[in-house]
Amino acid sequence: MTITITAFERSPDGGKGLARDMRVRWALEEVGQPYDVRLLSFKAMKEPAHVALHPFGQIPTYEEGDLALFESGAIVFHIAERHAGLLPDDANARARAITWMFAALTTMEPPIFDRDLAKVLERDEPWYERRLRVLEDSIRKRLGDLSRRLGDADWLDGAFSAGDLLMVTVLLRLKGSGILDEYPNLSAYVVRGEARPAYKRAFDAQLAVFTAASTG
Ligand code: GTB
Repeated sequence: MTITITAFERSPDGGKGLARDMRVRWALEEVGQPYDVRLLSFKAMKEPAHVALHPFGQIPTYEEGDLALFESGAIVFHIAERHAGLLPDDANARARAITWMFAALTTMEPPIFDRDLAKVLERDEPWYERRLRVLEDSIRKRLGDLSRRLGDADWLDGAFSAGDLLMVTVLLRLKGSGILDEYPNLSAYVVRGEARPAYKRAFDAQLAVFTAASTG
């Protein structure tokens, strides 16, 4: 059955893989599932046809036969459950990998995403410098804890899993901030994620969308 996901027609990040369709593309590449992409403008995302798929009018969505999903974490989880390669077979190891998926999205991502948002939306506000400091303190606290847990392992819990996939996509948002460089094992962890052939295929596919939109 054909899988169709949605993505930005023109991603505001210029194709750097920061929009959340990237994690879905990467998961599909890891498990070797082909997929189609329906590209949406910001306007089309708010139209009834898309809101029927995604109540908040956002990307990504996932359609496969009569199944329609939204929320990138839920989509990656679905892909990992249906196809081998992203979750271990052992029940306890699987539960731990799922725990890391939640940790990436609910513990690590919020301050990292809020920092990016503040840089765009609050830059001219009188509280901006203080807000940035608070968010960066909170990010450093989380990164320090994660760095200690990862130690010198390649991945968070044994073999590469959907937990690592989500964690790497979250940490990638810190690229260029200098903050990640303070934790060499986490920087190396992100580089390991980016070096995976499936990541590269996903990255190139979403970059090609931006390049086509810019030259077309
Ligand atoms: N919790 C949802 C999920 O994980 O799927 C969040 C989905 C979401 O935030 N989607 C964003 C969206 O559709 C795109 S990814 N925004 C349009 C809207 O809300 O109208 C967030 C995002 C946007 C832009 C960049 N960027 O340019 O760097 C990075 C990430």
